[in-house]
Amino acid sequence: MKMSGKITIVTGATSGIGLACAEEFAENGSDLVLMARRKERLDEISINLEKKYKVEVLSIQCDVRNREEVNAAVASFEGKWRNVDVLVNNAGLASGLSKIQDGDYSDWEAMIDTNIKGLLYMSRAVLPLMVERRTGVVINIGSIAGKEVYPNGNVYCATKHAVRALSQSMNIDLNGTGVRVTDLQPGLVETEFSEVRFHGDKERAESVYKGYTPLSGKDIAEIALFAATRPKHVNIQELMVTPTAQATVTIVDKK
Ligand code: NDP
Ligand code: 8X3
Repeated sequence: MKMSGKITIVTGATSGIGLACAEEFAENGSDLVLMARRKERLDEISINLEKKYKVEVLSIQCDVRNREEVNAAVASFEGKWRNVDVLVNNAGLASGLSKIQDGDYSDWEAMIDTNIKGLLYMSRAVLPLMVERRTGVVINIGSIAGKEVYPNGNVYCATKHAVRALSQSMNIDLNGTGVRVTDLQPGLVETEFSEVRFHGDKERAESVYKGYTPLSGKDIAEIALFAATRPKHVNIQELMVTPTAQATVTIVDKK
């Protein structure tokens, strides 16, 4: 039980990578604070994980784009829940895939507000608790799109480049505090990501993962757990992981 007695916050825990992280950390004995917007799903997941792994789970409906909601959520932590050991900044999305000259303003704002500002709001609220205890691990779910750009990926790629820059900045600003920050950068992972990107077009979303074996949420969660359980003197600052079939963001060996 690598995480026994620890407390892990996971944002975006109702699906995909976040859900897999919640399960992986619970399986390893961590109590959890789970956040997302879909309350029913979140509550059901929380109850199931509590029963299955005998851990305590706080289920908090929270839109990370809303600074007041984020601050109220973290301010509501009492007693042991203030001793946050791990923050998985996972909530995020791609919305649309179009040329910048045809871009949709609401798609852009959703991505910038969630992937950049949401991550910042969560970090700003939680980091003081970690700094006070001189311990903590923040795992920012970045992307291979934070290292490369691809056609029509413009704003999404820019948000993940921002996550990379912010992760580096956090390691600089937190130097000497004992708090560590990892930018975990997945390539193609089969989740609800593409369905969200294509605004509910399931057929188009499924085609993204056809003809090769994509990563699963669990593949990423196992690496997040690995990063979170290194000895205190070890900080995995950045880690990119792709399916074996994916060489770069655009070169994928599809049969
Ligand atoms: P999913 O769509 O499966 O999951 C996204 C999660 O984020 C959901 O739980 C969703 O919950 C939550 N979320 C979205 N917006 C908000 C918000 N405003 N406030 C709180 N929660 C929110 O996608 P993934 O699991 O794939 O995505 C997780 C992260 O991984 C994202 O940051 C994504 O950019 C990144 N990533 C994904 C890759 C992939 O190929 N799938 C590759 C590289 C990185 P709810 O709707 O209930 O709020
Ligand atoms: C998600 C992976 O390649 O669609 O970050 O940008 S990709």
